[in-house]
Amino acid sequence: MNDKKLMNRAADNIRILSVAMVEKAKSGHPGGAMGGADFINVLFSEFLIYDPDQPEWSGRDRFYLDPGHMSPMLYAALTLQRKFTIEDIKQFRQWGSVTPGHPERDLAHGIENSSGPLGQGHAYAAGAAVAEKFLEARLGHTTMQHKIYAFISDGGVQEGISAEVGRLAGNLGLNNLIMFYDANNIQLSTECGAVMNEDTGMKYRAWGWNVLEIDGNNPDAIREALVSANKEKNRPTLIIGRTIMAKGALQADGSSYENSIKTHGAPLGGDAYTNTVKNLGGDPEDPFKIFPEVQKLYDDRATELRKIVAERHAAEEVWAKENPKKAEQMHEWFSEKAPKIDWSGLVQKRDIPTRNGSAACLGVIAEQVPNMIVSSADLSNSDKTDGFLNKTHAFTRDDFSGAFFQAGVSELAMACMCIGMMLHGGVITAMGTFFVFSDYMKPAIRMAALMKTPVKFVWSHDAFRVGEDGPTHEP
Ligand SMILES: Cc1ncc(C[n+]2csc(CCOP(=O)(O)OP(=O)(O)O)c2C)c(N)n1
Ligand SMILES: [Mg+2]
Repeated sequence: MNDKKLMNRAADNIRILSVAMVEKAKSGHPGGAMGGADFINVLFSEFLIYDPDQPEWSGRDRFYLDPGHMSPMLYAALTLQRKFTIEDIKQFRQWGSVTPGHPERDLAHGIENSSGPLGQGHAYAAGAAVAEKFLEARLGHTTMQHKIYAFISDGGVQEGISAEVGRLAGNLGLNNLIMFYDANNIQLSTECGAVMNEDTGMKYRAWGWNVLEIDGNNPDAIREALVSANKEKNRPTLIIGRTIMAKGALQADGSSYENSIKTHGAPLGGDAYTNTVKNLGGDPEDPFKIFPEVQKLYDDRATELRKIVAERHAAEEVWAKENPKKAEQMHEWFSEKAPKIDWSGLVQKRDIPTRNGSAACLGVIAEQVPNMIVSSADLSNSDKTDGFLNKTHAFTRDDFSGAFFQAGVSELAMACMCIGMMLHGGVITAMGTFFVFSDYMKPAIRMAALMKTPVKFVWSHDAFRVGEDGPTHEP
């Protein structure tokens, strides 16, 4: 356990680097990053398990940042991990730099994902948690024992998709999913109280989550919550961290700049910036500085991690020797190569509905592609993804040996979670619904394309003449 003073110093370092990035870029979002710094610091310096020498290691814990606008906080923490250089973060938000705003995916630099569109990011995390359970059911605990961490903010919690994800993750008992909610009561244009007054904790409890409520700027409370969340056996965990927007910020006249909407999406500016850097123990002449004791904290963690992952790699090797066939499969699944399929047995009759043709194909895939997950938004027997389902069974909270994800009527969460499963690695996903309801998935379709994540969309009932359902079902 690290000393509290050191942890606060490290969080302040993340805050200083964050405001410096935004100030230099003349654009960005300092306030949220400053409030969330304590959580990311505790997670990255004490909990997150990754291989410092092999960023793509399949057994790594994963961290998904729903509010991509808080990426300065992520870049700062990754710089402490030595994944980015000071020169890199000085180029924040610049054309062609490795530190764009809202980075999507950059595994080499430790970025699993950050979401531009609020709400989608934590759905990717929930999908990754499903993929981990699915793979654990096939490969075992030795290779699949990692945790999926998500960071969500007020915006993500307000988005409708959070209700879909909340229900699905709770229903499936995704105890490998640990989500921190940065509850700072501030958003882009108002205080949160102007638009939300429900009991968020109660909402997630109703969905079957383990909910912990803490002071999100206190490293001891964060640590305690993460220890407890890691022990949870049956439920996803939501850690509601009450945080202070722009923690430590001062205005030009030296008065507090905390809890101000103005710090959401603009540089602190001029004297406010200088005062803030000083207040946080930094040097306004040299704000891109990493304090030696903070670098040591992260370097010591890297040393510790090298020991932890050496043991994990050794156990994986023993497992691979004892399970050569599974090990070979795992290697192939994580290679992201297209599976080999023998289509020779497939006979398609003439003049059948295309969805029946699709069902026949999915049946072949079900038999030959053991790392395939198919999903449907409560239309499997109509969109004919049941061609796949009939050869397997749906996930339940205690059993991920099947390969079908019943999403219920939740097209957007289904799409995002399927993307998240593929972002996790090791699986291929396809999902079905009526063509007309793909409109509910549009934000995810766009992101899948942008991130080049090859999820498969199965859209049926795409003809003008959809029949008795009438115009609402016509594309
Ligand atoms: C789907 C979507 N709608 C709107 C936005 C624009 N936007 C970015 S941040 C933000 C406010 C978010 O508030 P919060 O999540 O509380 O972040 P904080 O102000 O605390 O940093 C909005 C509306 C977005 N990124 N995504
Ligand atoms: Mg907020």
